[in-house]
Amino acid sequence: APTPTPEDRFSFGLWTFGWTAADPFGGPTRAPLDTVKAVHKLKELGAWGMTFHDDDLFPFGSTDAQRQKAIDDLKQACADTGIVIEMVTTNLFSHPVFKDGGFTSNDRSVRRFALRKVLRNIDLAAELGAETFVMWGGREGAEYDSAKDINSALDRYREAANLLAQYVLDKGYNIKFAIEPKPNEPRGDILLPTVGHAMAFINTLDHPELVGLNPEVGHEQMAGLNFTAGIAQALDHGKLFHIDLNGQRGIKYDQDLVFGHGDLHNAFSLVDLLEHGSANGGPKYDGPRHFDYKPSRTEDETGVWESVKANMSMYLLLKERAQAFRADPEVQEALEAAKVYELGTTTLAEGETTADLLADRSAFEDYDAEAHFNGKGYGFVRLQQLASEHLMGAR
Ligand code: 3MF
Ligand code: MG
Ligand code: MG
Ligand code: MG
Repeated sequence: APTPTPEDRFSFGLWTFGWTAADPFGGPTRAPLDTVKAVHKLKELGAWGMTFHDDDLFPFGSTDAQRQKAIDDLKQACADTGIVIEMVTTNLFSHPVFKDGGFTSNDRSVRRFALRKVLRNIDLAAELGAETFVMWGGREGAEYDSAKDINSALDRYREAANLLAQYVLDKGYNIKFAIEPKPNEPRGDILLPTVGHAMAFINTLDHPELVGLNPEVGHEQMAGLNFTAGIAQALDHGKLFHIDLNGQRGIKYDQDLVFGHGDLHNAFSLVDLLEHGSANGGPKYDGPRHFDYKPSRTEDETGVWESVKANMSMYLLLKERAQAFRADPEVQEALEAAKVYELGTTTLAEGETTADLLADRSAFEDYDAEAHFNGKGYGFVRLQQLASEHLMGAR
């Protein structure tokens, strides 16, 4: 497998390899890792960055001195290794106080506490040089329709996002926000459940330019959606600020498998899009390649680091395969035949008006819709087979 380097900008959440593997049905199967040792290990394996929730670095309820010690140790480890803290996020989901949410809890004092917890963590993010602040509202939701006034909840979410954006502007921090959609789990239904919902919400904010998305592969796939297509629309909207790469097999609980260990075809098209942009050009992603996965509960510490390596290997292998796919003349020809490039041509000619279109008899009155398609196909299956052969290393 190819060797990862810092130029690949691979980054991992502290909560990913650091997960001690407690699940709703059983306790932890692994001992906690030492953060400083983990930063050194990440460096050794070729990663570039790390991210964390406040509570990952210093447990909820830490004294100021304990908190500062953890921060100082992390700073030293980063200075010693060159590992970058590119993103920071706040845990508004683990402590029981957040059982009905943080920004959108029905209880106003919880909302004020949540804002204070986030503001304190934004200061830390700025201090560590993180340029992205992710907001995953895992507890912002409900199990019962009558329990949550969605209209008010969205108002409170907006109030929080506006306040935080203004805070960053007032402080002059170089930080942008990225909302992470998820359809459900841990709540029965979560607010801003998909990329599309979140983009529409961002458009209603005071500073939409400061707020984008951190979509996660598995989260969209839990809703049965096509992740690559969602990412393409986020790019189209200029909202792909960050990304959570992992694997998911269908509509079920949030599996957080290694990237590519779920829907491999979709992982292939995703890497192709991230690395090369769309077939007809368009905006590209130049942010970190961030993994948010969980080393399976069956694994020991050796298995944890194997799974860290597996994420990066899968990405790099898919990148090689996608490069080969794009460079293959037969693929180029199949894309042409499938009219994939033709979709990049405007439907009206330059300068052509609706009146011109209405006057064009060949477009309608004389258009032979039967003859145009009778017996002719697009060849999409052939294209998909070529993609599959490249994906499998058969070409
Ligand atoms: C849960 C998640 C979260 C978010 C994290 C980001 C615990 O399904 O994906 O991970 O990614 O809170 O900031
Ligand atoms: Mg997740
Ligand atoms: Mg997940
Ligand atoms: Mg995530």
